[in-house]
Amino acid sequence: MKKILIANRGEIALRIMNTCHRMGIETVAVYSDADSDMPFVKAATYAFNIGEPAVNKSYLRSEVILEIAKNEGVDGIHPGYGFLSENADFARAVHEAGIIFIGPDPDTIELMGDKIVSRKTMMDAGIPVVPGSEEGTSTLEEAIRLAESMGYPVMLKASGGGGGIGMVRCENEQALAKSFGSTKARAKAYFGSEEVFVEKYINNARHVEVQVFGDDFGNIVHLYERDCSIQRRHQKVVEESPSPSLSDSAKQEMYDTAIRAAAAVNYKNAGTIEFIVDEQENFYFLEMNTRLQVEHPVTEQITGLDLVKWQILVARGEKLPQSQNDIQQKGHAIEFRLYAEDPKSFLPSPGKLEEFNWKEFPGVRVDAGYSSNSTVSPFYDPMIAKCIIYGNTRKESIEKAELFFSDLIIKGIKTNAPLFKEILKDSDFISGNYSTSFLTNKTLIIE
Ligand code: MV4
Repeated sequence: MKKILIANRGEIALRIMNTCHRMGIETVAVYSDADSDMPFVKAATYAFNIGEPAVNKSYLRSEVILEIAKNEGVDGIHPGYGFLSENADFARAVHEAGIIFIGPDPDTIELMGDKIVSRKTMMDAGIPVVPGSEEGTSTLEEAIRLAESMGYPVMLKASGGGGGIGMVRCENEQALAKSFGSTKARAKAYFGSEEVFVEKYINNARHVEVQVFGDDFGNIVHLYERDCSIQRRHQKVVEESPSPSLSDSAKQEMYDTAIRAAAAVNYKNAGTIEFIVDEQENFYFLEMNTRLQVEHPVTEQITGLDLVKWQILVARGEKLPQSQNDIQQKGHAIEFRLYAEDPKSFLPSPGKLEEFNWKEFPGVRVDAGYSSNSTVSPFYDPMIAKCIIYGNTRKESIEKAELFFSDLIIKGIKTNAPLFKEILKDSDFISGNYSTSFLTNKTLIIE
């Protein structure tokens, strides 16, 4: 490949371009009116305006983006995460235009996008899934019957959802009856399908995912796990690898299961198998993400590999560059997602970033889409940067993170950096003994 179009913005567009340029590949950026001064536009070899700030008038305009790709004669399109990255129709249109979609097969994207179908596929492949319905649950009576058979609380989820969108926890029959209609209506409005299903709610769970990679020759490897239990309203805030709580035997079993899950769909390119882990270390398949994830740098730091490079290599038909035995997990990485938000109310805080500076030292990696004087636009995700801190041990990486945040300078907008300082001092975080309830249960005292 000589030229790649990046159908995305911000930090991920910049991060993909960096790898392309290192590989001697030219890049094409597409950007909205709100983003003309962004670092990713300046970094690209070529850049094209695709419309107004609103995402449906720019970053989601697949025909416009594809037209530019054809005119520019690009060999591949990298979709990043979000936007068109898990849109099977877009991936098909890219292939039909004779361009390589840097990601899995469109049919796999489609299959995994339907959470009932993906659950069923995994059940049939002998992968443990959360106890719950085998098909969609169309009536409230059926939902109540299922909930009674497995016991409350249960989680009502939209089949078209994922990543925490369109799911609601129900404590008892009254709550389920109250939520059933509205969850279906919301599913219809958001995802175009009112299909919902019921799962047993796993209490005090951990959310652990395994990075997998496949090529055109049937090879599949895993690149270890990421613990993503620290979330707020299903927005991930901190991710780390290795997981600080899982036993070695549970981890090994999880890697093997993830590879079997990926093999069941003949998976190609980068993917992530999400598991929910209960207090007895039983783990269950939740969903598969068919894209490069936001938190992929955590995996890059502990394996020393460039996942975007791997994506490009396998997309152009090469074999995976390493076999399982060559892929080692070394040290400890923690990622902190820096958001432009009020740390007390968690409301977005867009505006001009008057100053954005930090001290570089070994073990610090900052993937930022913005720099000093950039403006954080209200039209997009308020994530400013990912701060990935690496150490030989978890303790060392926590100590380095404390140093990093004590020197971080951000002026002009509010961010969640104060939350990280509190998390780093928290005894449950330090012990590694935390679950998905961590941020819900804690009233962190922000200075
Ligand atoms: C669950 C769950 C417990 N039981 N499903 C949220 C993100 C999405 N990928 C899956 N998620 C969850 N699904 C069942 N059956 C717990 C989560 C979950 C979570 C729930 C509440 C608060 C924080 C959470 C963090 C990660 C996962």
